[in-house]
Amino acid sequence: MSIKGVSSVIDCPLDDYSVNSVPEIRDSVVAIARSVLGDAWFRVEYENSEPIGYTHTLHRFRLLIDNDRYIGARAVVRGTRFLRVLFTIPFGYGYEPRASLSMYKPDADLRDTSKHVEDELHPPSGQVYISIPIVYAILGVPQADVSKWSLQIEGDVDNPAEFNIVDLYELGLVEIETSFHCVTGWSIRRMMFTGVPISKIVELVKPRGVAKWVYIESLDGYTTIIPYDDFNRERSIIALEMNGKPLDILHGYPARLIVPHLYGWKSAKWVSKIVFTNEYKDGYWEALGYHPRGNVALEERFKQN
Ligand SMILES: Nc1nc2c(c(=O)[nH]1)N[C@H]1C(S)=C(S)[C@@H](COP(=O)(O)O)O[C@H]1N2
Ligand SMILES: [Mo]
Repeated sequence: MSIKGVSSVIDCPLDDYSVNSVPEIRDSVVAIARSVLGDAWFRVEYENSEPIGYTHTLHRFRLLIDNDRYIGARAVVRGTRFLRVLFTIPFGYGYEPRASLSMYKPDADLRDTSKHVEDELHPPSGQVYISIPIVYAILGVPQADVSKWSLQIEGDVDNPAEFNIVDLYELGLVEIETSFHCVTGWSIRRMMFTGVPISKIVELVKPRGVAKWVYIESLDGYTTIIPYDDFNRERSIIALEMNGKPLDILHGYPARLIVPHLYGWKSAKWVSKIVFTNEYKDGYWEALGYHPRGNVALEERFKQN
């Protein structure tokens, strides 16, 4: 867990819970907080609401512990369905959950394998086109010394490997054209990325049959997770160049992942480690309720989509 100022996240999925207004959501958050966290906090404050695409809204509240510390509450709502609330517990706060919460099981969220059209240049609804990608660096832009940098591949593989930048160039690069979609609702229409096909890496390291997931780690401490079958797609690459030029530091130099059919948060920048594993583990955004797969065509923005 490396969410700024947060020691843990308490995820409370809700079943068949419908809400119609922000005050109603606030009252529900208060009731859930009382049953899960007890009443060590004394007041709830509304922070803001943010549309996530056209399908979801994220409502943020603060449960004040004292005058300058609070437990964050993030309520995820789709239409009138209240899907879950996530409490972010600050460091230094001795929290003991009252209710026992079940472990998140991703398989239910991966059920939809319906034949959808994966047209990466023309995504479905819920996205607005802009012309320049917005730079995201939720944990800051790391120092990248390319002479020391390498990409490590490990976990359930026959041949763990480590590639420096020269090794990657020598594996042979391909160029793909794709559009790029951030889960918050913006897309870029045509981008060119050049990099090493994931299929090439897979061929070399030979993941074992048990590897259902691919856990990604970056230099900045950012992490994300991708189902193996989505990671190992024909058009997935370790990108070294964007629009014909080496990546600049803001966009992930020396290397970033590009998985065209998944939302942008799966395309980790400054990537440093790829772990093949049979065990699901939340990455940064998944811990805050975002979807284990994040397929754009299926609008998989949040868990329990
Ligand atoms: N290491 C790292 N990778 C990251 C992020 C981040 O904050 N840190 N943000 C993700 C998100 S949410 C998006 S939409 C894309 C944005 O890519 P860009 O900054 O090149 O526009 O990067 C993804 N990869
Ligand atoms: Mo994003």
